[in-house]
Amino acid sequence: MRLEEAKRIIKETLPEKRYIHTLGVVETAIQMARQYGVQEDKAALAAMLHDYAKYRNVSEMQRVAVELGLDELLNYDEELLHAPVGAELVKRELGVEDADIYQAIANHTTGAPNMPLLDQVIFVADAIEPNRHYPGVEQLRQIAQEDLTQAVIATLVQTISFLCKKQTVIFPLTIKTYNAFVPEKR
Ligand code: DGI
Ligand code: FE
Ligand code: FE
Ligand code: FE
Repeated sequence: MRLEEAKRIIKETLPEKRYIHTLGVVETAIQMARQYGVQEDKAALAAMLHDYAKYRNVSEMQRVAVELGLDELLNYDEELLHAPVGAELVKRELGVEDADIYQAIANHTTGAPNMPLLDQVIFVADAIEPNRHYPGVEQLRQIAQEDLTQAVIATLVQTISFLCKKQTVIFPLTIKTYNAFVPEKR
């Protein structure tokens, strides 16, 4: 699928605010892809489609998650569903067959241990795109210009701290990703 076609679909699918967020992720992901040697066309398309399922109804997303064998997700925050389910619906409904793009969309909320650079770029770009406003985002943007691994870690620290402060349950994969990216102390 061409980027322009994906953009038209996303504009029709998502509310204005989420569409603007998406365009910010696309712009940021393209810059980061260039800097870190990731295919720009894949980064742009994955970014454009990353929140495709964000506003699907929860029971529909749960049904798809079960079809994917991700039953465990049903015990956690509903917000987690739109990433893996979105990857699947982008394939089923839009015919995007690229496995790299599938994976980047699926991993964009929790990350994953050993995720490739494309997934790292989308994961970080989602958190730092220009329309994001939260304490610490400027520092995160700075780190993202210097070191991609450090930016992944800092994004996870931000997400996990935020969830801890709200006393929200954290999905184990988020912690696994954090543990995989943080260097082991010896
Ligand atoms: O879809 P976006 O808002 O652009 O961003 P996202 O997909 O990265 O995150 C969506 C939400 O998911 C966000 O409010 C934080 C939440 N989240 C991320 N990781 C976890 C989580 N929620 C829980 N309960 N556990 C997690 O590990
Ligand atoms: Fe998302
Ligand atoms: Fe994110
Ligand atoms: Fe997003």
